[in-house]
Amino acid sequence: MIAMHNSFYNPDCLFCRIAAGEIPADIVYRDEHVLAFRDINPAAPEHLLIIPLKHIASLNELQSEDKEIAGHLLLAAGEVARRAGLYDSGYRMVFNTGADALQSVFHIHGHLIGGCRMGWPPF
Ligand code: D5M
Repeated sequence: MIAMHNSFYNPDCLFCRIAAGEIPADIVYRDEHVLAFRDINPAAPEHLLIIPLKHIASLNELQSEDKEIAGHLLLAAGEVARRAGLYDSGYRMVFNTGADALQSVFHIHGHLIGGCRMGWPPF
C-alpha cells in the first residue's frame, strides 16, 4: 500500500489504519465519508463504532468545514442500526470525548450500542 501522509490519514492512528484496510475489522457499513465496524470489546450485545474516514481526533477538533462529514456520520447511524438488527428495538449513540469520558482512541467514533434494555444515566 502507498503510504499516505496527510491530515486525512494519520499513520499513527488505529482507526485510520482500520479505515485504510491495514488492520482487519468486522465491517458492517462503508460509504464515501464513514465506516462502521464492530467494537473489539463489546459493552452490549451489539456494539458498533461509526467513524469518519477523515482523521479528526475528537468532537473538540471538529471544524465547520467538517459539517458534511459530521452530518453524514449521524445520517449513517440508522442504516448501521438496521444492519445490526437494532433499528426497531432502539439503540444508543455515544461519543466519548476527552479524559472524563474515558476516550481512549483519538479518532472520532460514535459508539452505537443496543440489543438489551439500557439504563440512564450511564454512571
Ligand atoms: O472507545 C474506543 C473503543 O475502540 C473501545 O470500545 C475498544 C475499541 N477498539 C479498540 N481497538 C479496536 C479494534 N482493533 N477493532 C475494533 N474496536 C477496537 P473510547 O470511547 O475511545 O474508549
